[in-house]
Amino acid sequence: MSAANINLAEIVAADIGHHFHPFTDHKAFHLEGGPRVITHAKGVWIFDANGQKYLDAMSGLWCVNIGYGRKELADAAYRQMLDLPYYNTFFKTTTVPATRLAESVASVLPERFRQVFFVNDGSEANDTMVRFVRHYWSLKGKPYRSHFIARRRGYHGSTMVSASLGGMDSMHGQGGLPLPGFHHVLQPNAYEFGGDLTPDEFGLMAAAEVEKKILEVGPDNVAAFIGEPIQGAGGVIIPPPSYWPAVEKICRKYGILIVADEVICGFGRTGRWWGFETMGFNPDIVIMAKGLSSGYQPIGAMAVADHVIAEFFDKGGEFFHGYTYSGHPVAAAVALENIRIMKDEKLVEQGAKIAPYLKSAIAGLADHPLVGEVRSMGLIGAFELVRNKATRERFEPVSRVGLLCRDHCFRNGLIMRACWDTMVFAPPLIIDRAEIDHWMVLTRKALDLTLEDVRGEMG
Ligand code: PXG
Repeated sequence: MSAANINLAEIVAADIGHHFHPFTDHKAFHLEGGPRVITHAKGVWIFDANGQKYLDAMSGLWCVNIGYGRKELADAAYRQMLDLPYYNTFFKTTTVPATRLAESVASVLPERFRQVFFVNDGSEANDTMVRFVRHYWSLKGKPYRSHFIARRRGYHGSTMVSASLGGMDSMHGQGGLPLPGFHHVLQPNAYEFGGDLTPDEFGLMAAAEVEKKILEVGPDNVAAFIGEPIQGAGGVIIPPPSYWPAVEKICRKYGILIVADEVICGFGRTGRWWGFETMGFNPDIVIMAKGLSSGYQPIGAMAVADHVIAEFFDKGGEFFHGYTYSGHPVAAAVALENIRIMKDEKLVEQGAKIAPYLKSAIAGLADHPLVGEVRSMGLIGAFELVRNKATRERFEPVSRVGLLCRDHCFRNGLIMRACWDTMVFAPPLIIDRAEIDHWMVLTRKALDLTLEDVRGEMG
């Protein structure tokens, strides 16, 4: 719907009146006048009901990898809705798009991943994974292998189990989380915790924390280690190259399964199809959502390697798990078309090709007085806002300056997220040089305006 066709005041009033939003402080939201209403989008651009245009350097919520406005995806949904809007995949039934999508997902994974379980989003994929892994260990006669190790500030979703896997203190503070059996270790954030260590020394130190936790929980009680290859919502934490291979070695030593949460990193975000390829490790289970359909439809999946699934199929009987919309035909048809376009147009390669240009563009921000570090991998990255670049000292209270900067971005037609005082970005893979240039002009402007706000506090 274009901006011309809506009554903005009415929508805002109805939203405040009735819409209970996710991840929103409603009291502040209502006092500040309600929502920004997004009406349409094209390429890397979104438009609001006032006609303001924004460069979306977040791909929505890290998901519109293919870019906005691809008619082929709308056509795929339309055709599928006419043919068969719904049927389930329970009880020895399937639909053509669900089966074709399983095959297509397997075709972009390493060969050992041949089985794909469908869900509606990343949270459900992680819940599914926990039930699956616990049942797997039961079948192997080790029901006590039920504990999961994850990282602090990891993000794995919002359901009770996926938020327990996640390492967000704010989320654990609500609803009695984490549930028992979920443990968290240091995130491999060299800027925050690396001190004087070289990145590789720090990577090994952070990996050693995983081993420490395994020994604390008892190696025979640990079912799996889960991690985002690059932590997204935790502030785009790109681990040093030594980290993941060392974590893999430790997990193998104790027979612990490795789960790669590829919900953000998958589908080309890091410059290859999968984050585990970029970071150099070999998971047993892969969790995906977001980029699977480029956000055009809600769909997620869990892919399981042969050596794990074979015994499960052999001894497992019925897996009492599934969702009404597992493999929903419309979502599957859209995801299938999304992967087809990504393959045919070589969008993963295209993203990888523009990535060095982005890297050098953001390197140009490093001379700004507020910017403590810039980093990126493929088309995901971040920069740190600090009070003192030499000591890496932050502003007080935490998150204030990040929000100031984010709001200056918004007001000037740019969408980036603030994770505490880390500005993060993950643009569509189809972004071009001119758009990156424009983005950097807007970023510098937002940084300058933020600096004006806090000039008296600089260290
Ligand atoms: N795993 C990862 C790595 C994620 O980033 C999920 C699982 C859960 O997916 P669903 O589809 O259930 O949301 C995510 C989601 C943010 C933000 O503020 C990030 C996500 C979701 C909402 C907000 O950066 N990531």
